[in-house]
Formats: sequence, C-alpha cells, structure tokens
Amino acid sequence: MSEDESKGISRRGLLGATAGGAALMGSLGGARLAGFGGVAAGTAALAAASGARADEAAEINVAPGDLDEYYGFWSSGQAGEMRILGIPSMRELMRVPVFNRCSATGWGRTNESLRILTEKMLPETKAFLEANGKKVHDNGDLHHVHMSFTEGKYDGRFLFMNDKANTRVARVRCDVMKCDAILEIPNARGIHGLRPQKWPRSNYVFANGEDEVLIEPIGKADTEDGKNYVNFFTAVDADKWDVAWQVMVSGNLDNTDADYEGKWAFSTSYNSEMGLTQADMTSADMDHVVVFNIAEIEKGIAAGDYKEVNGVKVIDGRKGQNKNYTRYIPVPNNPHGCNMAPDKKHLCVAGKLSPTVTVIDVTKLDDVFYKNAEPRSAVVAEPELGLGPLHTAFDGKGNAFTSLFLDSQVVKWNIEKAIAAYKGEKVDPILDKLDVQYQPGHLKTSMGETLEADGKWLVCLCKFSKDRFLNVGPLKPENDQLIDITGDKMKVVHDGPNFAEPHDAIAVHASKMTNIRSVWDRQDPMWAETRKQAEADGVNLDDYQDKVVRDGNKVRVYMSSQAPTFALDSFTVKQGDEVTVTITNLDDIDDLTHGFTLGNHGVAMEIGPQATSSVTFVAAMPGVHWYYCQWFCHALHMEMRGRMIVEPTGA
Ligand code: K7E
Ligand code: CUA
Ligand code: CA
Repeated sequence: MSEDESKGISRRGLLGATAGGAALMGSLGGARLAGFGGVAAGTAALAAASGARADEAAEINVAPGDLDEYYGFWSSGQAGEMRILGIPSMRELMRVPVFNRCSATGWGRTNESLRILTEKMLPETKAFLEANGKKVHDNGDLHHVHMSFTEGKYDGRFLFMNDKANTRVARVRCDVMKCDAILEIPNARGIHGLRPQKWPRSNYVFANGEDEVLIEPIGKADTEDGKNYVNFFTAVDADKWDVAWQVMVSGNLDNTDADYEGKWAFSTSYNSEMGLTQADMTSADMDHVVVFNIAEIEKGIAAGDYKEVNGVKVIDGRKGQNKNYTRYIPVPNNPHGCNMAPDKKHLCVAGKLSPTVTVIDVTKLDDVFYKNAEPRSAVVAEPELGLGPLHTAFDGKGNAFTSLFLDSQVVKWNIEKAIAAYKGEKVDPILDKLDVQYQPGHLKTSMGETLEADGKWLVCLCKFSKDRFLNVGPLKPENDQLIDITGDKMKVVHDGPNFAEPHDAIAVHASKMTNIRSVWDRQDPMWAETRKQAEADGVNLDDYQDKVVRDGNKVRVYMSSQAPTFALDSFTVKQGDEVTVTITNLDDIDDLTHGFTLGNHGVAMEIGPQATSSVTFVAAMPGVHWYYCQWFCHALHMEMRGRMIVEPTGA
C-alpha cells in the first residue's frame, strides 16, 4: 500500500493548506487549550472558536483534581505494552508492561514476571532463546486490547491482548492491572486479530493467525507453492489461558469479532489467494470473511472429528469440507476491520482496497449454514464510503463511523439507510465526513463495542501526525484524536501525541471498573512460587524479614521494606554465587511503592504496597555494590539503600 499511502499523505498535505484545513485549525486551537489547562479561558475559547455550546465544551474539560469519565485501554503496537489513558482528558495514566521489558517495574527481569513470560512458551522457542543467551523475547507487537464480557457488557475482570510479532496472547488482571498469563500459540503464526466471546460470557478469546504456515516440514513441501500453506483460527480458554481448539482455514486471517449471541465468530481474510508475495495477495477482486459456527465446532471436537497437531485439537474448516464448521462469504478486495454493531445484528467489514464496507446480517447466517443459501445472501448493504476504509465503530443509535485511511477522514453513516440504498432506494447513507490528522487506522467509540454503546466520544488513532506537533526528528509521534460525536456533526476536540504505535483502544466507563485495588492482597497468586520457597527457608513473607539463606552456591536473601528502610543494611555473598533477593513491601498505604535497584547489575524491580518481588542474578563482580530504592517513597528515600558485599573467590 506504500505508493497509495504516499499519495494520500501529499493529498492531505495540500488539504491542510486550504480553507478546510484552516477552519479545522480554528476550532482546534481552543480545544487544545481546554484539554491542557482546564482553565476557564480555554473553555471559552473552545466555545467561541467552534461554536460549541458552553455545557458541551465543559464536558471536554477535566479540571485539575477531577477524574475522567472513561478508562481508555490502549495497545502500543511494537512498543509491546498496554497503556491506560483517561477519556476525555486523554492524559496517560499508566503503562502496563506485557510483551516488552520494563526498566521501571522489572517486568521481564523479576522471577515472578519471568514465570508468566515463560510458563506457556513453546519448547522450540525456549531452546531458540537459550541458544541466543536469553530467557524471553525483548519485543512484542501488541495490536488489540479487549475487555472480558458478561452478556454483551464489559465486566471489569480481564483485558486480553495479542502479540503479532511472537505469536502470543496475554491476559491482564483488571484488579491490579498486571499481566498474569501469557500463552504462545502452537501451529499458528503471527496472531493478529483478537476478540473475546461476548455471550454468555468470555469463555473464549478468539485469535487469528495472519501469517501462513507450511504444512509439511521444510524439504518435504515446495516452499514456493501457496497451496502448501494453511492458517489457523484459535479459540483460547479465557479462564485456563490454554488453547481450547483450533480451526484450519483457507486463506489467511486478519481481524476478528464475535456476535452478541455466542453463535458466531468472524474473521476477515485479505489473502484468500494464498499468495506468498504482495502482488499475489492483492490479485483477486474478492477475498472473504470466514464465519465460524461455535456450537458445530464444539460438537465436532466432542465427536472426535479433529486431528491432534502439537497437542492441539484441530478441526478442518477449509473450503470444500461440506461440514458446518465454517462458511466463506465473498467480500471485496483485501478487507481489514471486522466490527459487530451493538444492534446485535450487523457485522461491518471494511474493504481497505475497496471503497466499501460490507454489512452482513448475522440473523441470515442460519440459512447459509443449514439451508444452503448463497453465502452472499447474508450481505444486506455495501455502501461506498471513501478511500481506504479500515475500521468501524458504533454509537448505539444506528450509526457507524468508519476510518478512511487514504482519505484521512472519518465517515459517519447510517446502517438502516445503507440497507435501504442497497435495496435500490434513493437514499444517501453518509451523514457526515470529518478530516482527521492523518491517515487513521482504528477508531473507537465510548462503550461502542458493547450493548452499552453510548455515542459520546470517538477516539481516532491516526498513524501520522505530520505538522500537528513540534518537530521531534524523523520519527514522529502518532496522533490519537478525540472527537465529540454527540451532535449531528463530528468535532475534533483534542490532539493526542502517542508513541509507537497504538493500533487499537477501547473506552470503558469508569463505573465498570469496580474490582480495581490500591494495595495488593498478601496472598496474591503472583508470588505463590516465591512464597513456597520462603516457607521452605523458614521465612514468613507476611512478617518482618532479614534473613540470608545459603544453599550450596545459591544464596537467598529475604528482606522486608518499610519506608524509608530495607530490613538489611548489607548482606555478604561470594563471587560466583547465584543470588536471589526477595523483598516484601510491608507498607499498606495507597501509592507507597518501593523499588530495589542493584547498582551496575542491570537489576531493578517495583514492589507495590503489600507486594512481594524477587530477582535472581549471579554475583560475578567482587566488591561492594550498593542497592537502593528507586521509587520515591519518603523524605529519606535517597537514604533507603544498602550494600551487597561480594567476596572474591579464594578470599
Ligand atoms: Cu493495524 Cu487492528 Cu493490527 Cu487495523 S490493525 S489499522
Ligand atoms: Cu522506598 Cu524509595
Ligand atoms: Ca486479496
């Protein structure tokens, strides 16, 4: 798409200099002020500049000390972490390391995080990493974040996300906002689309394999023939965080969604051609959406109609199987987004290379599966919306908002009007078009992917920010724009620079987050393994600890921390010892986090209030090494430090 992309940018570049651009800039100047300062002048400026009503303008303004109405959960693409923003302030509230390594919290370095990162790693990956002197991957590509559902509504239990780079899926606990499970998916390659089941609850998380997998071992099959490749659709058991089953499909898989009845899951496929080059992947006029029949697949698994591949039950759902596991609905040209409307009825599939969005009525799918109806008979609309449609969001009032990558616009359109137009009626489904800055990918409405879509805010994640912010060098931030969708006309009210590359986001009303804690539970399973070892060493982790246990050349150092001291001012080990430092934060006050950083050892970890964390390293450098608390906790925080004395071998 790179040629089209560059054309798109230059077109928008020209647009920016014209009257349309100037008008937009006018309304934005005020919005910026309101978003940042929360001062009355800013709000007034916004109202004046954009003609907004005063009460509407006040909505955008989250004054110092006030709280946002929504939690925004953001992916971060190749940065590998999850981020939490407040909406509508668009302030970044927190970063949650998942597939990345984190310098501040020790994620990827502490024993507790390493257990989560490696527990469900495939053996070949383990061996590969070991051969490269590593325990975990340093990177991840986190595209999609979605919350767990109960009966079509967010339930505040978990957030689920994928790693396209290393074929993993992860779960974040909403009570503590930490990742508690990571699973590397066997057979598939490049997990891209990811969505939880919406009804009756998120028993499954569906995960799409985007990259084609050679069926036979290398040498046995011609690697240059696309027919020798397949793709996998994976259902992950959301409670056990293991693969429940997989379906082998024809064509690749891109994005996915599930319906509101628990009957279907859907995936777009842009490579129905099974091409191995970009030219081949874009050669056909039509690709397809795969519809997965959940009940039939479960029946097939129960009846033993599967092949076990690498320990996973795999159903053959490829074209021409004449079974009721899957159907393939032809849709135009390299489709991308796959979004189920909160009307429980309409699935919107964005055309990407086609200017259309295909609307599928899911109540017509029974006929496609059981009455041999033409797959396209479920298509009830295909409005032409503009160039490069990527994703669609909903306001719960029958309207849809589709991002147009090449046009750099968001188009608001009405689903019923699009259906009428498809039937031949003379109606224009397009209600409004808004310029965004620039080249949008995902866009999300507040609560828009649930039955409680409230039509208040739209966040548009623009891939380019060209000229919207101070120049920071060749690598520019992206631009997450906040759009007010309460009126007939959409209105950009805030520009939000963001670092590489948030793909997706959801906006969850704060009232859904009832489980969220401020202090850890001492019995939290996160450090259950560490607790077992401590018990074996005669240490009570719930109490004051200052114990050093030697076990051959393994040394286990236990110390509690309480502002502003570590229980141990110093400990002594021998050069070459494998040292494990376990720290429990006995403070139980909100926000009182301690840290442990060991100088010149690349060791740092966060220890939240009432949490336990541990880290293991080899004491290879003789001498005196200071450790310190790196989380500001007290007036004597600087003095919260101690010494590790490493005696040279033979001393
Ligand atoms: Cu970039 Cu959801 Cu991975 Cu579309 S995806 S833009
Ligand atoms: Cu403890 Cu800073
Ligand atoms: Ca194609």
